[in-house]
Amino acid sequence: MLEAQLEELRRTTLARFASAFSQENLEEARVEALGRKGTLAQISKEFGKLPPEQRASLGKLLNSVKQDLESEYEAKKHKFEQEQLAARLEREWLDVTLPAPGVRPGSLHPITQIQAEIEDLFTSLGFAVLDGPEVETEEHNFDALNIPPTHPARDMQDTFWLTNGHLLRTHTSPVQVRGMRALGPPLRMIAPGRVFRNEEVDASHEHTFYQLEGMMVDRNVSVANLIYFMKTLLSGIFHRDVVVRLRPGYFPFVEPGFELDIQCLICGGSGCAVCKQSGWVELMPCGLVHPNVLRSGGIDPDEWSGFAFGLGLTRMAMMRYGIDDIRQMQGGDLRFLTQF
Ligand code: FA5
Repeated sequence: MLEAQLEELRRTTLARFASAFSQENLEEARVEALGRKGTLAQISKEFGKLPPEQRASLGKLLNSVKQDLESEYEAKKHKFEQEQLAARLEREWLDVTLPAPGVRPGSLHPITQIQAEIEDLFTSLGFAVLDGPEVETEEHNFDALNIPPTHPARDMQDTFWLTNGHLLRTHTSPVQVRGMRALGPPLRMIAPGRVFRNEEVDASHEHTFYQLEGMMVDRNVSVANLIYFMKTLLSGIFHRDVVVRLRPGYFPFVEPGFELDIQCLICGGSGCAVCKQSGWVELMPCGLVHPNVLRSGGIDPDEWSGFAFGLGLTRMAMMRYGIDDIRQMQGGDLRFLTQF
């Protein structure tokens, strides 16, 4: 009786394994035949109830059915896995001989480009290019520039103070002081760099922007020398006629002081957000170095005189490339940057 059931189980299960059309279907057949509650388990239960003398021969049969079914199951399962792998390989092949996508070269930021041009221009006129720290002392940023502690001019530049009493430099002018002290007169230097101000950001104002400081100290330096260098600089950069105006301007570190404005190159002078509808853009404050500043740089103002200017490099780049919002300059948007 049990023998017949075992043979029947072997025959029907082998047939089901053979006709299984998917891995799930194969698994169902296995559970029905070989699972914990499957047919073979039920037959085994009955087998346990038999008297010992009947068990020997039936036991052999039971084992052989079990082995047959398990090995057939494994063989069929392996076949499905091989088929799946082959299908995946067919789907996911990769031609490693295809040419790689081209490497897209980067480009120099417009501020870097204009800075490099100004450096070339000034080095050809005998100026040294100096660097200074972005974290400055109050002495270099203010005191040595004739801006004493209580002077209202400190309010002109909203300062980021550090907890150790130092500050983020609000302009590149402290490099004048470092230059005078390190090199002494006669002196020709420029100092490009990043500066920081705690102020409201709009189309023409950033909290972090670039300036380029210039200074020349020699015997008998006058406003005529200053104007000559300013004109040389502007024609070198813009390669076209630029309308400029010089206004009196107040900076404690120069006397007399001027504001050099250029007619807005974004709107041609008719008024826009960059020039705040005035038609003019403040680009380059300048003047003759104040005697107190020469003195704090260790230079005798009775023997030497000089001019200095502080160019808004970020704004210069905006004028040069027709960029109408300063926030784009350091926004990091590649669609903007790849245009240059
Ligand atoms: C100064 O910083 C003086 N140290 C410049 C100077 C140097 C005067 C030497 C005389 C002699 P001012 O605060 O005006 O000056 O800034 C100089 C230039 O930086 C401005 O003309 C403008 O072009 C630019 N600038 C000022 N504030 C901002 C800002 N928030 N965002 C972008 N550019 C600015």
